[in-house]
Parts: sequence; structure tokens; C-alpha cells
Amino acid sequence: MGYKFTMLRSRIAATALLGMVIAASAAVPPAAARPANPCLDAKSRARLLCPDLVMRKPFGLQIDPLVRPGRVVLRAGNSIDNVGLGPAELHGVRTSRYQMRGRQRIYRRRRGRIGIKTGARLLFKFVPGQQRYWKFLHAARFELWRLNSRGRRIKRVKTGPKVSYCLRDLKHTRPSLRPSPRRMVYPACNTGAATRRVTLGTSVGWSDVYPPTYPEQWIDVTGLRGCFGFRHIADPLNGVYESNERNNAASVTVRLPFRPGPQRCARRAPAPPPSRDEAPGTGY
Ligand SMILES: [Ca+2]
Ligand SMILES: [Ca+2]
Repeated sequence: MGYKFTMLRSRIAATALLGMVIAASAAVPPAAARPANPCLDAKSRARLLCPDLVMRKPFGLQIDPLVRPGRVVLRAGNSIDNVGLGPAELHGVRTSRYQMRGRQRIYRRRRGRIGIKTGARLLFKFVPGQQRYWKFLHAARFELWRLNSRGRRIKRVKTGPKVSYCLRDLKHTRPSLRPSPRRMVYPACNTGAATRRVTLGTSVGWSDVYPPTYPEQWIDVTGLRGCFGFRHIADPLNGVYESNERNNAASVTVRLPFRPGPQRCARRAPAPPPSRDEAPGTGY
């Protein structure tokens, strides 16, 4: 019994240590250790074609009781859109079996480009029922926030498991944006197990879109009751430098247990200071 307990504890400790090592190797360096974002400096930005990622509001919300036995998850589709002047592009170089170090490429207005170590990491992510893809780790985050009676966020209570995305050109959602390429430049997720380098990106006016039914597109809402903000954030750890870093979140209000249709929750009250990082919340 004592031996078994000791072995179990050792195994748990080893697993926890492995998790910490993986987490540490995947972590984005603190902001202080990274170069400044030239896209936020007016003089530098004038010479560059900086990207600007925004997140469309979560769409297609639906309950799924089959993901985990005894649990209820709330699914949502998401869309990471580039509304800037240049592509959101990461060039990855292999560092281990499942990881690459990413360097952002920002194109100059005249010609050429610059490379910046933003701390971005790429992950050779396995998607159940499919295969492994090279994806930008922490491209997005799903959050569930409890709202007060005025509809304002008071506490983050859950996050979702999906954090890695390819940064593809999947849908041409804003073709009128200039200079949006008419054809996709970053057409598909890379699946190369032996590749040493990959380039991920989303062009101006294009979007990387995932339907609500895609694996891990959910937040576990088991047992929760009341009004919540279902929030999607693009690039939460800032692995992509943009001309606007304060417009990356979007949310909808949901009442749990979830039922489709009007959500019978307070609209977010207008109160100073105005939130500058997302569009006003409206009911789902
Ligand atoms: Ca942005
Ligand atoms: Ca960013």
C-alpha cells in the first residue's frame, strides 16, 4: 500500500514536472524581454505594412452533451480576421519534435521585410479524427465571464481548450479592404512531420474560420447558471505585433443553462471608462 502510494505520488510528481517543462518551453517570453512593437510607433508604422487581427463575435452557439461523459459543453465558431495593411505572418523554425520557434515577418511599404522575435511558438498539433497540423500556439483564447446585473464582466470562470490555429486564408471576408489579395496566399495548414520550417499567415481581408463543431471549439459549462459573457480573444499573448492591440476581443452574452434564442440578460450598461478592447456586448 505504502509502496503503491509512493509510486503513485512519484508518477503524479513526474507528470506534473513534465507538464511544467512543456509549459515553460511553450511559454511566450515576458513583454519586457521582447523587442518593442514597431507597429505601435507612428514613425516606424509609417514605413511598414502592419497586420491588425480582430475576432468576430462567437457564432453558432450550441450545447454538446457528448464531448465528455457527464459534462455539458457550449460550442461556438470563431473567426480570426486580419483588417490591417499587411499580412499576419509567422515563420517557424523547428526546435523539437512538436514545436517551432516563430519569427514574425512584417513587410515594408516600399520593399523587403523585417523579422521580429515576438516569442511566438508553433505547435505540431494533433486534431482528433484528422492528423497533426502546424499551428500558432495561443492564436486565440475562449473565455467565459460571469456578468453582474448591469451586464459587466466581473469574474473569469472558465477557459476553453482550443488555443492553436493555423492563421490561414480560408475565407475572403473583407475583399474591399486594400490591399487585400484576391487569391489566398496562405492556403492550408502545413502537415509536414519532417519539415524544418513553415510559414503561417492570414492576409489582409482574409479570415481563419472554424465552425462550432470543430474539435475543442467549446467551453465546459456544466452546472453553471445565470448570465455570462462568452468571449473570444485573438492573439492573447501577443505573438503577432499589430497596429492595434486593443481590438482583439469580441463577446456575446449567454444565459446558462443555454437555450438558443434571446438570452434574457441585462444589456451591458454604458459606464465610464468605456471598454476599448471590444465591441459593445449584445445578446446572442
Ligand atoms: Ca488587433
Ligand atoms: Ca498582437
